[in-house]
Amino acid sequence: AEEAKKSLHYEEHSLKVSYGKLSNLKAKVRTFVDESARLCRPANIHICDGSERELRHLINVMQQAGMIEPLPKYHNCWLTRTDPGDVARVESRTFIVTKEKRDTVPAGKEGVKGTLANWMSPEDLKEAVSQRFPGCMSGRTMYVVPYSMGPVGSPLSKIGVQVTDSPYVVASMRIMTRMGGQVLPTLGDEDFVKCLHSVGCPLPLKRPLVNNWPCDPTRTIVTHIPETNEIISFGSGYGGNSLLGKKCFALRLGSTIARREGWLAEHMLILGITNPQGVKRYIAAAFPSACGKTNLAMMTPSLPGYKIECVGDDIAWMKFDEDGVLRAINPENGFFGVAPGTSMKTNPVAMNTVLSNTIFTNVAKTSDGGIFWEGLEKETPNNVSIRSWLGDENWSAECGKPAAHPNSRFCTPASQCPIIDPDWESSKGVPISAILFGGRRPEGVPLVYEAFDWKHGVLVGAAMRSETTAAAEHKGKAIMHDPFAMRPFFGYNFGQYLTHWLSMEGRTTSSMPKIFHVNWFRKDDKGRFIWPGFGENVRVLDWILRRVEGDDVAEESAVGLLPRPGSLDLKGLDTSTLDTHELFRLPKGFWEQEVRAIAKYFDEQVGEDLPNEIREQLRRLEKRVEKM
Ligand code: GTP
Ligand code: SPV
Ligand code: MN
Repeated sequence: AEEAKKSLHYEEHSLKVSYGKLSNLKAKVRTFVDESARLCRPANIHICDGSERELRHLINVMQQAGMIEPLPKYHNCWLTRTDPGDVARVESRTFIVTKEKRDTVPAGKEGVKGTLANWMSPEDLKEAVSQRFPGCMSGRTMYVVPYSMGPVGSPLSKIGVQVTDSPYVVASMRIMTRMGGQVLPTLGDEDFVKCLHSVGCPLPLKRPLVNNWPCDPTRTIVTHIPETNEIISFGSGYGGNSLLGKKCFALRLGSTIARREGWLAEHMLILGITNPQGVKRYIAAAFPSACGKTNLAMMTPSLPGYKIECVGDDIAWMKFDEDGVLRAINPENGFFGVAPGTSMKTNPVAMNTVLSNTIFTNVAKTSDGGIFWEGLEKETPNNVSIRSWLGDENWSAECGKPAAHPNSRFCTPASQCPIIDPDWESSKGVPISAILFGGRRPEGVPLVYEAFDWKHGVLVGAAMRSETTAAAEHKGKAIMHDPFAMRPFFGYNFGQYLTHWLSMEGRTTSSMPKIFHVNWFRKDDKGRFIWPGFGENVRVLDWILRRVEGDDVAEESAVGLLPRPGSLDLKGLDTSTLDTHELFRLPKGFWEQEVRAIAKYFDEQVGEDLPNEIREQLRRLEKRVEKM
């Protein structure tokens, strides 16, 4: 009883507010804040308004804690280096919580480990929370972050409130979402997505921090409860684990909401493309993490007369409008982009975007106060020294270790992008004419092909595979199944997801976007990329646009419609070194194996939850491959 009284006493006095006013919060938000504070017992509460003054305060707090340092070469740019144990999404510790396992994971085959989402029961979640959260913010500030995914007040937007003990998360959410005071009046007393996040390092510390970056990698969990629209994340401060509006809300919970409401929440970039005749179309494209979305979305086209404009680089919410046209919004407000490989040569638009108001994570720093990563060698003065992300002061390429972590990132406001689309914040969204699927396929998969129809297109998405990357904890370069580039982001049973995709066609009397598959990453026998990629990818988009307009530039193959010889515009490319034959070659043996691998995957991972239409589509592919 004495214990209980003591803790009650603590609770009553624990709501010390250091910034903002609790009385400004409507009842539901207030309750969420109270409950979170009672559980996590922070030293004080900071209610975020999103102001400039608040940002200065956060930066000060972080600088004093040694969590960030300035990059004086640019305006208002900052560098964070994380604990090397907290550098990417942790897929093995990411869970969807439902009463029935089958609502999360497809039936699959007895004895085979399911790789399409991790399930956790509500009881296990309760246990996991009670082992981690009580007192987890002790001695720290709990920030209350109200935010909107999508423009504030748009009918397509949705609101979340995240509580977190990480000022880094707050500063990043301020870039990645519309965050702060203006969101609360819009929310009123409606329901919102409840996001609870802690880095899991109460004060006093039990072990010393590494790089002044609080985290608890051995106990990290990222959990989602679709039934109550809640996200509970513990132990990681990194990107997709901690900026809960992004993958957790906009994709995992988003996909469950989208299914319920009849729309799509996808891991897709959105770009506008205008051809030399002035015709403008919008394209959405799903590539797995670190497979080229940001680069395509901001591409500088090599073909004269073309213009690319960027709507979004990672997530698309797509709904039918009153005319049955599929329209997309980008729910985000910033880009959390892969740093390595980004340069004035490959992606000048991104380079020009990140020169102010940007938070860099795990990149290297030059002695003149600038940034460095793999790919910037030719753009970095010779007379500067480089400090690696791990802190080696005199890093040089000879040491054999990368200067920047392969999953190092920039976090930068979308509004700064020089080619941001004039309609990027349109509350109606932009009409989508084509959907692209793609991945890193070193072998066998052609540069581009078109699906025969919507159903075949859904198979193409379902059958996606790609080489693993540094965006998650996977080691080595295995070819992994990654259907719709959503494998780490499904919020519900993938079999039901396929049914939902198949149903989209029947929900409109307008025509659906055409579906294509692209592969910029085919390699020659020396292991070099055959296709130059980046700005040259516009040549593929040009062909796709002509197909969208109905031009007769395609011919049938076993896998789909390929460009008719000569129809891909290669003007200005050095065709003496470009092996176009190899780019489009369809080796029969490869495709036989591919079909077998897909069939095995569906059988083992989806089982009886696989829609019959998909089984039929795969059978037809198998037949066509047989006849090759
Ligand atoms: P996430 O943010 O993790 O979802 O990744 P993303 O899909 O946005 O990938 P991004 O555009 O950041 O590209 C990842 C890596 O692939 C970078 O190192 C790029 O330089 C490289 N890359 C992008 N496009 C191309 C291309 O057309 N060809 C080649 N060879 N590399 C590319
Ligand atoms: C991805 O991994 O697809 C990302 C980065 O966009 S993260 O925010 O970490 O998910
Ligand atoms: Mn992504």
